[in-house]
Amino acid sequence: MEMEKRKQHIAPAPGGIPVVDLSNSDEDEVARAVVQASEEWGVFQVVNHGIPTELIRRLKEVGTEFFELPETEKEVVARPADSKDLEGYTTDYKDGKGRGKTWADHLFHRIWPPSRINYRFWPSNSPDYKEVNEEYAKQIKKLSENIMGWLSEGLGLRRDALKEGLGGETVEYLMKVIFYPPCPDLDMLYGAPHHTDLNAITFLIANEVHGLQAFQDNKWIDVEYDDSGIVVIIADQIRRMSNGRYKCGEHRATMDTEKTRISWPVFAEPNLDHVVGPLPELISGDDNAPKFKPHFYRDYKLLKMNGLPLD
Ligand SMILES: O=C(O)CCC(=O)C(=O)O
Ligand SMILES: [Fe+2]
Repeated sequence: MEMEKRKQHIAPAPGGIPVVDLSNSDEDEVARAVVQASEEWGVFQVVNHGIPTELIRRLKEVGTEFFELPETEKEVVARPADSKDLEGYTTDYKDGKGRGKTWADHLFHRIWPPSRINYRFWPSNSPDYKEVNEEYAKQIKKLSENIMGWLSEGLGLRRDALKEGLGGETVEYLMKVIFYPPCPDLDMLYGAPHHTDLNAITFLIANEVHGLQAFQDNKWIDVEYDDSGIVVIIADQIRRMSNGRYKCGEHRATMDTEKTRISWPVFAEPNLDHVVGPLPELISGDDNAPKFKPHFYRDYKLLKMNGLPLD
């Protein structure tokens, strides 16, 4: 009975990931739906989230225009060969070096906080690129804080508990534009292999070519999205801060043999010098032993990227 009642909070999505309508005027119901989708799936789509469809359309337009530029112009924002950071344009596949790993070009740049933005890595091909990305950053931050607020309350904590656990106003938002050209090699059709994101929470939009899949109940499920929806992926740090209560969404991206797919995930993540672990309020008392070790985010990233033990 209790279970049946709980099930009502997320829209039935036959064969698909949960969809949460954020325009529902009953905020408690929205919060419960977000909590339930994060406990059971770790990946869901939000619709009617308040971010204007026109802004999303323009974001996709300026990013697509960047990837249409000649290689020499894209190289203007290339990631320097000796860089220790992710920011900049990189290409993985053209010379065959990416074989077996990924088949995509990437553009990474921080979009928040303003003090961490390096405009040197923002394309200047379109006069709108800056304005559109700055506005999207503000909107995504607001959406992210609302979702983290509901997730905090779902843990029985104050609304800002997860945001504070991640470093409050030092939380960074990293834009990644991924360009997956048509992939002729049928043995290598994974643009992004099976993984969970190592940051805290990810917000993804993509062009009309579908390819994202979520792993749920031991099978791959196509993630359907429309022009106005945003896919939310709960990532490692939310799982760890919640002491395992929230699930991180396992996912991968497939490729198309004929069409170009472009996706725009934004990764919310702590600053590298911030320590993240289970929130102290959740691990008091004998029944609540911490399930994860706290780590500097810098160390967590290094350990995970090198496949080393984390706990
Ligand atoms: O392109 C996609 O849909 C997924 C990309 C992804 O999972 C990632 O970059 O972490
Ligand atoms: Fe991912």
